[in-house]
Amino acid sequence: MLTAIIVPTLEEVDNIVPLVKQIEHTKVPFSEIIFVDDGSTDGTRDKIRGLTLAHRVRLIERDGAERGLAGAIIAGANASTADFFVVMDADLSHPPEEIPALLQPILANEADLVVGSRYIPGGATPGWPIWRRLLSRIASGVAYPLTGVHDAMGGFFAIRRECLLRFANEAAGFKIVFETIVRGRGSLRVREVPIVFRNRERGASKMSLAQAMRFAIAWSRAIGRRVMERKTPARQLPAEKSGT
Ligand SMILES: Nc1nc2c(ncn2[C@@H]2O[C@H](COP(=O)(O)OP(=O)(O)O)[C@@H](O)[C@H]2O)c(=O)[nH]1
Ligand SMILES: [Mg+2]
Repeated sequence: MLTAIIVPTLEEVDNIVPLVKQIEHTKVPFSEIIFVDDGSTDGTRDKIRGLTLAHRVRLIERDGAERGLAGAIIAGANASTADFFVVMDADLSHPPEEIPALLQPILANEADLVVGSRYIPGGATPGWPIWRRLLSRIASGVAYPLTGVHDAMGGFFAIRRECLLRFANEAAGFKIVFETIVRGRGSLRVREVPIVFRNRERGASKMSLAQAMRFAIAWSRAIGRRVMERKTPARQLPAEKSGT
């Protein structure tokens, strides 16, 4: 049973080497780190290529119109034969030392998706200004009724191969955990483990207003579907009765 670590990258040149070092330092058994880069021009690709000989590192380069965070993660999974995936940001905000904790419930066959959570006891976001804390908590709060998890906005998670390819395949936005849980509702066993999120020290965030709008649209659609699902059985009831 193999585990691969998927890291989507966009302009992360200064984070690549420290990230690989930190992952290797954890001694977690993994088959490869798959970097999926979408057209970085800051030297990220050269940095990754420079590691491929001496480390279990692979680079997937995407330059076409299909760019985007969720698509990059799926491309990484499709390029690998691993049974389990850990997905994390390149920016060192996701603590590699928690990878074993993320994988444990999956390896024990107790979960299909394990989410690194900032908002359960033991989790934290030290150093965040109050406005950032508030916005993130609001987004996670509105996602809660749809996901049942306290932090569906993060991007640090472990997942079974078949679940990622089945439920995240059509994910389009930045919030792949949210989209995966919403699509897999009822058939995914989801767990949260606490993580202490570190602020990115190098490079810039690619989260944008456009991405926030995408999340708002995905959320509205999911709420709409949930409301329709609740209405449908009630309307079918008389027909079912008359057929018996
Ligand atoms: N391949 C790829 N990676 C992306 C894209 N957008 C962001 N990333 C990477 O995805 C991760 C999450 O993005 P980040 O800027 O850290 O978002 P934040 O954590 O919400 O601030 C980082 O490793 C980025 O380099 C994209 O369009 N394609
Ligand atoms: Mg990040």
